[in-house]
Amino acid sequence: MRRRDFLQSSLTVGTAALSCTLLPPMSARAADSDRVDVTLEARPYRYPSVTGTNFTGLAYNGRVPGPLLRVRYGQSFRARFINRTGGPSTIHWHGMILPNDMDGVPYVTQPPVPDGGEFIYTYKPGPPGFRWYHSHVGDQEALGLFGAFLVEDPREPRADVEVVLVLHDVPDRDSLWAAVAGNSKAPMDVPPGLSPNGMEAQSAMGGMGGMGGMTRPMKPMPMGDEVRYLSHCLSGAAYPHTRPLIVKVGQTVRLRILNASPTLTHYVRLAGHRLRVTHSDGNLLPRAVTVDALRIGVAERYDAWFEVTRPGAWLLESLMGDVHDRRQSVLIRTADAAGRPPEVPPASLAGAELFTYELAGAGVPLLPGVPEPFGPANVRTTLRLGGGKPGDPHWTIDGKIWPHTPKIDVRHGDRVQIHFTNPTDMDHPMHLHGHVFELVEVSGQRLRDPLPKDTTLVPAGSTATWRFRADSPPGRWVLHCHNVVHMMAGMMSEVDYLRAS
Ligand SMILES: [Cu+2]
Repeated sequence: MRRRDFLQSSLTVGTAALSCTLLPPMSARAADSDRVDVTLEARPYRYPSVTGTNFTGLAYNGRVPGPLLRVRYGQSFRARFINRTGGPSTIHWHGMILPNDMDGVPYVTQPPVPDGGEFIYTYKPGPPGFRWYHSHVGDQEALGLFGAFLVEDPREPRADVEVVLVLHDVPDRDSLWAAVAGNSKAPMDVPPGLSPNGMEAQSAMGGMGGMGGMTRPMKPMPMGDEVRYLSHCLSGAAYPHTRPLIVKVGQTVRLRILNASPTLTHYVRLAGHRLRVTHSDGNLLPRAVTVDALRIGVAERYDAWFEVTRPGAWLLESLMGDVHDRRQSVLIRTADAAGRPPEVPPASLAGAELFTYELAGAGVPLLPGVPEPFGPANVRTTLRLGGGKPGDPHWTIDGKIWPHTPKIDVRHGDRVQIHFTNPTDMDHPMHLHGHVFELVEVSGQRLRDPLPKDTTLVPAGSTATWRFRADSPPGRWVLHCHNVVHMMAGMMSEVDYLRAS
């Protein structure tokens, strides 16, 4: 690569990445060219002290999250992937509809790229909206191999301030693999000196600058999680090291929030404001909904807007099991509020209006015995999610683990309906590659306004139904739980396009 090219490509990717929070204008070169070129090099990475852990994971281009990628809808995209992870790797482009051999699933759409090897991913990114990318090999994504990817629609109105926020929880890798291997049911210790409300831990973190080596285990999460976490980060840092967002009175702010956690659902709230949600997984909702807090399952994205109507300082935070642990937070303030203690969101979600699928989709209870609520479908299937039984590490679909799970065969043009039942005691963030589907039912409620998505939580002890037209490029499109433990423990299937005969 000539020096000028190198500078240019690091400029295209680099300017965006340096400011993880605020979205800068696209560089002139990226905006004008027919094609956006990037180089993504995956290699081992020591988390910096601002993350609150010194964990050694993996990163693209030496940062977690990886560089923010941006293209204008209609532009081509070419990524030169260099694998220096020490093992095989691939990149999956989450939420994109693209040629199947660019989808980055090892052994399904491509042989994994060996350590020291390279691979060129090239396609036209779309549909427009908030997408992302991550490794699809083992637990590499959980270790840090992920980043946000915006496909900008020039016809869309722009906010005064546009921001990408990436939630990421840094796992204790031993506990993650123990969960995959089935040793996850042992009770987790509360660390010595940590009172039930966590205040000691907070004061111990007072001088965060000196906590480079601190890896305090978290208390168990309320949603039955098995993995222990070393740190909870927002766009690559833990509060108060997250970069504040400075806003002006009168501005409209658009937050694009990605949950890149390996396993945790997040609840996000901004003090003093309600959030107007316009897109789910990057796709325009049938109608915007305004809520107090967002629930974001693993791999989901939401576009949430608010207006700055007065001077002040507010904390946006993801509520954790320990409500006094406000590390996954970012300060949003007006310039004149420097030094002012920020308003913090309530410590509990009690009474808060949450973004739920039922609310956004105008759910109405299904009447028992009334068939065909979801429109025409010539391919109908039910997938039963299972697993999580004590002593059994497997997470299953119809009682089977990948690759023995049942596959869904479709022909181009088919109308497909997938109904999930989930008798387990955990929500499962189910994801389908290469498609945008409609969520038409959840928890026994028909959504009068189906939600366009690529990932949905299938609630514990309940159901969800997807509908889509099989009009993506032909190939094998995997469908799996995005909880990395469940995926590795077998909860994966695929939608296969059969050749017309
Ligand atoms: Cu799952």
